[in-house]
Amino acid sequence: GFETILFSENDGVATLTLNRPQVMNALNSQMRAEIVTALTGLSSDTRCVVMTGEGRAFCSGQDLTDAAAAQDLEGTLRREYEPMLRAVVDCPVPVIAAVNGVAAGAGANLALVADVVIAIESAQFIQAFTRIGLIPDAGGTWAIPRAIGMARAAGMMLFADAVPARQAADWGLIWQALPDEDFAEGVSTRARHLAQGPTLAYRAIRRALRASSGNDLDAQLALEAELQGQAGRSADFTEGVTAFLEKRKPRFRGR
Ligand code: T3D
Repeated sequence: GFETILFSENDGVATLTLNRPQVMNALNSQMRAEIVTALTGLSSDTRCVVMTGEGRAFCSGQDLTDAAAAQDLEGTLRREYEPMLRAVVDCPVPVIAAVNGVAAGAGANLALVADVVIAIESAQFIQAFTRIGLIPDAGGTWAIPRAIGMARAAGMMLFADAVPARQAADWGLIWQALPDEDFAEGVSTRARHLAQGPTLAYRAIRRALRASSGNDLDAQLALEAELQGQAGRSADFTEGVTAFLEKRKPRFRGR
């Protein structure tokens, strides 16, 4: 069993809840390892992951009481943060970050590597690092300027301002900010949608999007052709076209 996260799988949706609410779900070594174990051991029935936080925060980033990590930040990033971030990015099924409250430091950047970020309107995203004399890590300096452009990325990082969820959505840092009363239902509707969708196509889309930042147009067109070839051989493609012609909703099985 896990101690720092809660984990359950239901109807094709796995829910991973960061569970150290007394410290705003700060990340320690054990939590990073448990996230990796959970995401690399998904059952074959799982077709979407929702990552969220227990209590009033999503995640406050690195546990600042962890003296061992502070002694060797570079080693901690290489040995523990990178595998955690890779486990999200390489997850075979789409990951929704359901940002239920403040997301600070590496906690913000953990959310931002998810495929879809849905935040409660009262949440804030804080590149808190310079408040303690550090630089944004956990992929932030890569993902954030790509999402919102250099001016906003630099401002967020240098000033460490708290960016409210609605502004984050307006900027394109996240997919959606939902009114607090609609948040839980909104997340679960989106999770069910993905869990009932064409899982192989989702995986290929995520791969293509990731590759796009390093590819020129020719390379990306070639990748699209290859990935579309694979999608075209899936049972879900056959079902999708059949359902269209029969004027009914498709029943995708993720194969
Ligand atoms: O390799 C490496 O190790 C380097 C990696 C670095 C990656 C990083 O993430 S560096 C950035 C670390 N995170 C931060 O600097 C954010 C620290 N937290 C905050 O700024 C605030 O707590 C929040 C903005 C997240 C929330 O503020 P607020 O006012 O809603 O709550 P609070 O009262 O500050 O926090 C509640 C409790 O959680 C409090 O403990 P207490 O007083 O009730 O005993 C607080 O100390 C604790 N807490 C919050 N964040 C952390 C934490 N304890 C340990 N580590 C934390 N990151």
